[in-house]
Amino acid sequence: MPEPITDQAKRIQDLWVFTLIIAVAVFFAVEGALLYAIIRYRKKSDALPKQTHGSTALEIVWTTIPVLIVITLFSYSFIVLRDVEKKAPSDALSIEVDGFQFSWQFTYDLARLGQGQAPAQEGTFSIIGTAANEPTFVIPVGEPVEFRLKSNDVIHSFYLPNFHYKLDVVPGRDNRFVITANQTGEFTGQCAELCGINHALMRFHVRVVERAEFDTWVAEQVANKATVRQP
Ligand SMILES: [Cu+2]
Repeated sequence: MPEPITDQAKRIQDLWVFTLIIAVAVFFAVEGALLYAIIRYRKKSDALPKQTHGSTALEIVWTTIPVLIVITLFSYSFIVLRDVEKKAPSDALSIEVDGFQFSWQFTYDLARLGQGQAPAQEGTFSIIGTAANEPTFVIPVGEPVEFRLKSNDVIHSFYLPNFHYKLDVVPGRDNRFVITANQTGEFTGQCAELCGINHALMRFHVRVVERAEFDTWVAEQVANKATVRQP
């Protein structure tokens, strides 16, 4: 299991573990009852055993318990899904992610750099990957970051295992999601939708850093990138 590095990933992992616990409990309850019945009531003689037709108590129990489990799982899943797919706050750092055959481009809008101080300049800069040079983009820790997913060719899928979350990049669709990273480090993602001959080369990396380091990195990008322009 990849380590969850965002608040959202933690919620998703908790839901997964909760579901697993219930599934394991149901497995052992059902298999246990089965084994008990096989051993305890196996045929011992040719005498016809006592014949029973139906049991209202049993019917109520084996209807009520599954219904309660389904209601619990549905409610918990619904709450997690609602929280994980919340819209970004208006002051969130917003990154446009363009999937293309066969790499990624990450575009930062200098007007939407999140909660830090915005640089004096306006415009955008992009991190553009190539097959030979996998792109690395940078985000600050502890702040909401929105990804806006775009494609101009085919369907890709933006997947970073440590996010415990994956979203398709579909031409003509405005897919977006928000994460709040809760630890620093470098992590690797990969296109998760077979999108052509070099699909396997669509790896990318994210570096999660403290806000001060992020601001320094942005300043470097602004100084170095030809893509910065006045709007
Ligand atoms: Cu792809």
